[in-house]
Amino acid sequence: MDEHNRPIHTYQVCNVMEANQNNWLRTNWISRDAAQKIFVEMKFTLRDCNSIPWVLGTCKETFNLYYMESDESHGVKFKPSQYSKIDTIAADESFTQMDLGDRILKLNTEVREVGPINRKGFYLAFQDIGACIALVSVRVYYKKCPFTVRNLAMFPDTVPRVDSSSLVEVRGSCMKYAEERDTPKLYCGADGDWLVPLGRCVCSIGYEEVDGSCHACRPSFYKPFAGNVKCSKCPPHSFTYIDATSVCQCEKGYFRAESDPPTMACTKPPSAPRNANFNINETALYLEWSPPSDMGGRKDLTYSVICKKCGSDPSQCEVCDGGLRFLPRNTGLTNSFVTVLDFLAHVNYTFEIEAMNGVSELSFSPKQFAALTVATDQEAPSFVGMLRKDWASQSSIALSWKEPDYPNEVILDYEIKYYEKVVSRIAPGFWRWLRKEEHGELSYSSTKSKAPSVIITGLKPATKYIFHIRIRTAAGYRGYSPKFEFETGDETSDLAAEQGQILVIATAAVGGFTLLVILTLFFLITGRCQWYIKAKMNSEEKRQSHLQNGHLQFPGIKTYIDPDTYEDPSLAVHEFAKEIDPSRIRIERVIGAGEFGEVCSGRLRTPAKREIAVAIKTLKGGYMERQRKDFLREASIMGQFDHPNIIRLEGVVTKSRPVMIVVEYMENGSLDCFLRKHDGHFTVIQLVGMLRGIASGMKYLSDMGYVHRDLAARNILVNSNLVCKVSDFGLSRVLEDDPEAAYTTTGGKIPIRWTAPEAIAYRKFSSASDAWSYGIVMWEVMSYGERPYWEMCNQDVILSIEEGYRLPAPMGCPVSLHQLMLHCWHKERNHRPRFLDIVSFLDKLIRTPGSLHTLVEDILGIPESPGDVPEYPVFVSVTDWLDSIKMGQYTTNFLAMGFTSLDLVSRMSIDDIRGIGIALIGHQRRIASSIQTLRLQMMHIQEKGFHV
Ligand code: ACK
Repeated sequence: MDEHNRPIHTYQVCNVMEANQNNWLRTNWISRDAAQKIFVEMKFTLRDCNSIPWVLGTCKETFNLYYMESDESHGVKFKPSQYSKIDTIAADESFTQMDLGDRILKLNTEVREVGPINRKGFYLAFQDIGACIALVSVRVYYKKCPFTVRNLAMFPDTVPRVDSSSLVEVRGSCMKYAEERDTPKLYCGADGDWLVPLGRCVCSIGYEEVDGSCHACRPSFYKPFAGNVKCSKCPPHSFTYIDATSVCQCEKGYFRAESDPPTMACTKPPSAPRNANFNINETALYLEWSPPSDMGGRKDLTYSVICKKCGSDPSQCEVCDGGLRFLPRNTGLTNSFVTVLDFLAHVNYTFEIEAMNGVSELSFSPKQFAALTVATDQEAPSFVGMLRKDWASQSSIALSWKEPDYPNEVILDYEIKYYEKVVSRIAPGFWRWLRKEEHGELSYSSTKSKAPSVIITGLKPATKYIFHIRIRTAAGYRGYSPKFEFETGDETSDLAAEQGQILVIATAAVGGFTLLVILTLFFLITGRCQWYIKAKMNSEEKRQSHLQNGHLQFPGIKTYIDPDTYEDPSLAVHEFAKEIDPSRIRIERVIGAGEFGEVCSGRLRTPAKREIAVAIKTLKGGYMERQRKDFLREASIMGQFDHPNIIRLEGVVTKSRPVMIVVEYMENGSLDCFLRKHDGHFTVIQLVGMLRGIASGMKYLSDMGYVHRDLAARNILVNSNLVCKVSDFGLSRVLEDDPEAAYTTTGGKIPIRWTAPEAIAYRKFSSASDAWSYGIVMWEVMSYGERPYWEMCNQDVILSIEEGYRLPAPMGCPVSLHQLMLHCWHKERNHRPRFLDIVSFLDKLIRTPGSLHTLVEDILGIPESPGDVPEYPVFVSVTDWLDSIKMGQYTTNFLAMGFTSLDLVSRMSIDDIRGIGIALIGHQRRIASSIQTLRLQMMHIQEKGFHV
């Protein structure tokens, strides 16, 4: 009976009176299933021998638990000798006669584990050697991490490893309607607990997460991309009546252009332009209009102008045949004006001006346009007369002309326009219609004069200029004069100009205006000088301010500008990267897959018609604006660098599809693969040369104030001359942007093995954390592409670093290089070497190749296990050494007194130690004893031919 007085079945034995008991109870064959380690929980009661009279010597208070593995059931056959003992089981509590009387059940529970079990099943056996015992229950079980769902990923039942210190890595599979973002993973611990969730799945397009699973967006809602965002209401002028919509349908009369993102409202074509007007002279017709009142909800407005010739019947219009010229063109106009040339006189032209946008093509409704009829039979207004150059200096020209005869009109003033003659300049007279953005090189100046003469200043020496004049009367401006071309003088001409001016002055004096003219000229000339000085200063100031902003390529003073500081990142791309016409690019083959799309190799025709090999990174179609921004961000960063060890940006293609980033081609691809492919092929000097290049590139980046954050051999490219260049400038975005990054999603994206502890722990990224990564790159290089920390899991890497473990030297690695690595992995980031130090240290090694002859294994012997801590000195600086003996407070005493290297320190005497101001006897002793050790270690190294 149990304690509740219910009958229970037990196996009992109680042969306590007889000696030499050997009674066995055996289970049936138990299938192992997935178990590797099994647990046996036994409940039993045991009689206290002391409570049974006369049994002393024969009565026992224990029994033995045995097991045997086998692939199949043996039926009733049983041979105790085949069984292995698991344990002797004793009771915590035993019962007495009194307990029996009081009906107290003293139940013992004991659990034993056994494993690994390798056969298909096993038997358990219980051996009694003379106890009074009742076996109440035996539960045989194993532990597993049970099926679970984390971050929308499902993880199956998983049996832990037998070895309780190692975890089983399990990949999750995404739930229905979800897809992988970062590979979802969990680790199954020995006790059947899931640990360290990494990665995640996200709901697919058209689905959103509700209570841990993905549900379809309801009608009127949509979700255009996979991610942990909710379904959104359809944008304006769009709808959906069905579930799981990725893109809402446009309402009637509204459209979505191919390049419109699904998040954008549906739009419609614009209404007709308004207020069309014209202005005509003898050679040109200027058409102007105002933008439409309804833009249709879009900004990509353009205009096209169609010319028609109409007779008296407006329905009989026909399109003008060729011959008419439109400037800049008649279609795709972004400004609301156009110039028409080469028209015929005495013709009625009708111009239909249509406004269009990105969805006009998609609409079948009749086009809305503004019509304008122009009769070309007007009297051509004109300026009569010749323009004369009176004199010219290096920076100015004096012009005069004959006052034209307008009997019935008063001339108010003259407008003089001029510009520098450029060979390809378009027909004069039209520049007023051309905007700077259309013709970057084109700019003009103008000035006014009431008298029929003018002195134009601020010109370039020995340069041809084009001049036009037009008259303004009460009726407005008249047409322009023909163009006149005059040249400014060279150095020899200023004297002549002065003489010319004197002549003008003299002539004016004779004419009776002496004082007035002299004063006028005086002010003119001094005014000109001031203007000139001001003009010069302005350009100088601009240059200075550009310099301060770091926009010009003056080595040494450039600083890196984060493209994210630009409100519009596409401006940053164009500030730092050249736009390449895609016709200059020839893609030859695909060489790999990048984060955003394929990476290809090909050729680029340079403006000098040379062909160079390039790598082309493409942005795959169907990208989001955000992806495009991130993709081009790399170009905005790379474009700011100019260094032989930084991958060179040739330019970008952003104005056509696909969007591309074009960089110099590196024949040997990424450094990690390259080294793995050529394991053991290089001399140490060659490897150090590569490392020196990388350090030099990193020095440049750190001088510019750029922190890389993802320095690793996979992000170094190698060219055919073994020159290594730093590449991959995208990661900071990924880390920076997502506030969740450190914890869940992109937490997995921090390259743990390459990243300094403070950057992992609290995102303290700096050039010092780059130096840590550099140490890892050194290790990768010296081990020919071995994976840092081998197969250790990230969590273990973090823990072991925290506990002070550092990667041991790879085979064949010179002591000096491993020392440098260890220095880069100093816990205290301020004690790591700067890239400047690394470059000069490596330079020293290269200059004295003997310093590379001592290998770590020469000193230590072959390391037994990867975890062995080296016993040679791991410091390369005095600071480092003092810190290691906790005497860092005396660093300045050493340095100030000239003990700046370990070599000098190792020769110090006790008097020297006192002499540099270390007064405490205890400290003097500690330092002296450490110097002694240092000296011994250095002698040991020097014997082996190594010089620090
Ligand atoms: O190891 P790989 O051959 O070198 O494979 C990767 C692949 O493209 C995806 O990134 C290679 N790659 C990237 N940039 C360049 C480049 N500038 N020159 C040559 N190969 C490149 C990289």
